[in-house]
Amino acid sequence: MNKETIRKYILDLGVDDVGFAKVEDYHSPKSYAIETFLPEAKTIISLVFQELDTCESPSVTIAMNGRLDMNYFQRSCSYQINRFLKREFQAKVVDMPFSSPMEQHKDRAALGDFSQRHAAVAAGMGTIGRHNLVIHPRFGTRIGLTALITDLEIEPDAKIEQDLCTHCDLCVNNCPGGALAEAGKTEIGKCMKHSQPYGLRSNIGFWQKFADSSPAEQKQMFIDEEYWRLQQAHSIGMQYYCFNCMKSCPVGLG
Ligand code: B12
Ligand code: SF4
Ligand code: SF4
Repeated sequence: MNKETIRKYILDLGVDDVGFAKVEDYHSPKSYAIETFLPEAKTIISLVFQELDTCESPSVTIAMNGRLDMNYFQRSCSYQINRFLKREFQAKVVDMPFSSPMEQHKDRAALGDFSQRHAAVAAGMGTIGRHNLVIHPRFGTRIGLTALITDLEIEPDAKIEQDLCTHCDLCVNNCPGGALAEAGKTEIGKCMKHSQPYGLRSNIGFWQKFADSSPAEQKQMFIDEEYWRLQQAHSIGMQYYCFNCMKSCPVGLG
């Protein structure tokens, strides 16, 4: 097993950074155990992708469009790496979701089946900042994370010991929902209100109102921009309307 061959293949695809962790070093109490996804898993491969400067755009449509570009590339890389490891090393490999899909349970609201942040930290790809996001030593907060798990035994990378957060509190002060007021916790409801205004909660609200409306009001609701935005969020993933904690973090911006 040549770790450097694997690393080179991954970086040559255009992935910005890659780290390897032993499954035993992944500790994410709220997510499922790794064996749930692949009983014989031994290694987590954490991939880092640079978020485009579109995240700075005053237009949330453009910011989200850049995110989708990155997400499609993330998916393509996961697929190619999976196929490469199977072809070259006869490995069993499972791609872990960067966001959706996730199991939906009443007692697991807004919880990923697998935690990309815990995987990235375990694989030496960064440390957790005041905004509860991973800060990469070169790219800062502006990263997207993806991971694969495999039965291959690959030597793990060293974790980063140094605190990469400068504790400037720009993320806290630029959060429109006050969701980061308490250190070590993101208040999910407060964040979602701003970051996903057309998410599940709004969707349920729309249909509840629809059920209680007269036929004339219902007709009107379909020609309202709220419905069009809900539809767009649902159909193409025009999901996020806030990138502030990510874009206000100065680490890695030189
Ligand atoms: C569900 C989800 C959300 C939910 C809930 C967030 C939450 N509390 O976890 C909501 C909608 C609020 C959300 C918001 C955002 N998200 Co989000 N989200 C996810 C998702 C799909 C699952 C996260 C999860 O399961 N969390 C539950 C567990 C892991 O959390 P936890 O154990 O309670 O850990 C928390 C604390 O304990 C604390 N903590 C304390 N000590 C430690 C130590 C370690 C090592 C770690 C990792 C955490 C930690 O940090 C966590 C913060 O709540 C992940 C993708 C994935 N599958 O991992 C993306 C992900 C975390 N989101 C991401 C991003 C970028 C965002 C947003 C900026 C929105 C946007 N515009 O993109 C905001 C940022 C909010 C913030 N500052 O926290 C990125 C983060 C990239 C990075 N640089 O770290 C991820 C990894 C997606 C990706 N593939 O890149 N998100
Ligand atoms: S995404 Fe926006 S609302 Fe959510 S924590 Fe970050 S700055 Fe706050
Ligand atoms: S904005 Fe400042 S406080 Fe927030 S994570 Fe970045 S360096 Fe840390």
